[in-house]
Amino acid sequence: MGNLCCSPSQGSPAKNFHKTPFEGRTSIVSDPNPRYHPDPKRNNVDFVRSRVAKSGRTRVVVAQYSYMARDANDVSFHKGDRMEVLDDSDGDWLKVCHLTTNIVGFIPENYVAEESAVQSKDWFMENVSRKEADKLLMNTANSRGTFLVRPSEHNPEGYSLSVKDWDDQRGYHVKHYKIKPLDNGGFYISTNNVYPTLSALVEAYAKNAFGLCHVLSHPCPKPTPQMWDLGPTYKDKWEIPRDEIVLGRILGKGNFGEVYLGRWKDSKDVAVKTLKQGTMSTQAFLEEAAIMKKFRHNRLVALYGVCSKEEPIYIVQEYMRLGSLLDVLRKDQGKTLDFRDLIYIAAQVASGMKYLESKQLIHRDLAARNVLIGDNNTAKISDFGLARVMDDDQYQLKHNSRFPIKWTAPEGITKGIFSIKSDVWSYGILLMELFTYGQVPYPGMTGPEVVELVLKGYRMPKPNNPKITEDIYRIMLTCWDAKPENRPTFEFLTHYFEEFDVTTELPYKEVDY
Ligand code: ACK
Repeated sequence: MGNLCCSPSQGSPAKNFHKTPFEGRTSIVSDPNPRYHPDPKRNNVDFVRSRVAKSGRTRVVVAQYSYMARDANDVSFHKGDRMEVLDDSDGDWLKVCHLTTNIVGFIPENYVAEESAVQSKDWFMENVSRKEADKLLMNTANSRGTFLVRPSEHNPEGYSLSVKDWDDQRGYHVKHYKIKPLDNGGFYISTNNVYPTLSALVEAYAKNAFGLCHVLSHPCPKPTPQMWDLGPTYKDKWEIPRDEIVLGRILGKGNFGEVYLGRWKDSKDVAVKTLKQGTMSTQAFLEEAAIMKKFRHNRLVALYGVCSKEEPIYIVQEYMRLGSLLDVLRKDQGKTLDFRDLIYIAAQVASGMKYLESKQLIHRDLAARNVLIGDNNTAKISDFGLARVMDDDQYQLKHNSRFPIKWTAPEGITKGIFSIKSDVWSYGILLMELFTYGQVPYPGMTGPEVVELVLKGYRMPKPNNPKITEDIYRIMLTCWDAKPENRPTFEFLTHYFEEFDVTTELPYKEVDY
């Protein structure tokens, strides 16, 4: 928890916070902002306010979610609480003064929105794609008319309105409407009804459907945002004291050692990968882990930090409750995944890979076993970048039996050439695993047989399974083009699966009047 910035008479702390407001009073140790150092007045809000006022930058944010402080430097808050921003120089953590408790400290930036901005509205979701909007609205807890507004994926100035609907034929489904901007300000769905702001538009359609499938009833609950650090203490460093982590049950065995369910500071579940001694050079691993920590995308498993002072090294990651996609597909949960879910997972993996593609990072071991599944079929890529720091020869020698021949592109096998295009090949294999509910690729064939046949031009045939449509099979074949340059980009693949309309199996179209 952060520091109290005003005398108690200026405002009393909220009752439900677990720590007292005086805890950690003098203990801000990693304030990254030299403006407030080493001045002892740095946590005096009036002093800070006067500086902000001079610069004319008073900024108040409103909490979109509740948050419980995790260490000495952060501030607890409840949804709806208002906070004044004192320092926004760190991207992920804002230094604020809580306007009710008067506590100064850090808060996660993506838990709040500017008071006057549309982002603070319950119904507005900034980073939600059409597919994600479908997924969120289709949650059984949401009734007909539940809605959200999101930036349009096609029109940078426009927005989309997604509404849950029901009819006899299709049951529950989601309709998407374009909200178009006017040149001189204002928005409309139908030219008959033009509104000065998005809020005015939403208010109007909440009273009258005006031709929409249903009147707007409830804003769709927003999913809790991703956190990239365990707490503000770890925003600039990633060495985690080993005694802050208690290991629990084994989740499984990875390429590099066992994976455990862990508990950080008795407050947060984490996955702990232990690094088998001698698997790779500690220094090479740490250098790579430092890069990995910088890669952030909601479709990549977050790396929180490492415990590297003693062996075995721990890699501390975001915990994904359902484990690997391969396990999920093969177990009972797999049977509950319908075509829509499979397309959603394909889109999420492509989206994570599109991010790696944009950063020119090669995964080298993309497969269903390296995709993890969380609640609501959230899929995230894991072990990205780890393969890259492996010494190639060692990897083949020590893990010969695990070398992912069936996932590796021909140029990787014959020439040891790995590129984002060889990841595209692996993605095609992953699609086959996905749509066959975890079948081993090239069933009944050994690795060497696969290599021989694939080099001669053999490709897995389309299984006799209606889930793999002709169109999806064609996509797999393009991923397995012998010439890497002919394979699609992950940008294209993301677009393809994001836009895939499961009801018509045709490219998706937004509803216009
Ligand atoms: O299918 P699983 O239970 O999910 O077995 C594998 C095993 O460890 C080896 O990779 C599990 N695992 C790996 N990373 C995580 C994570 N971040 N969250 C949850 N489970 C994980 C994986």
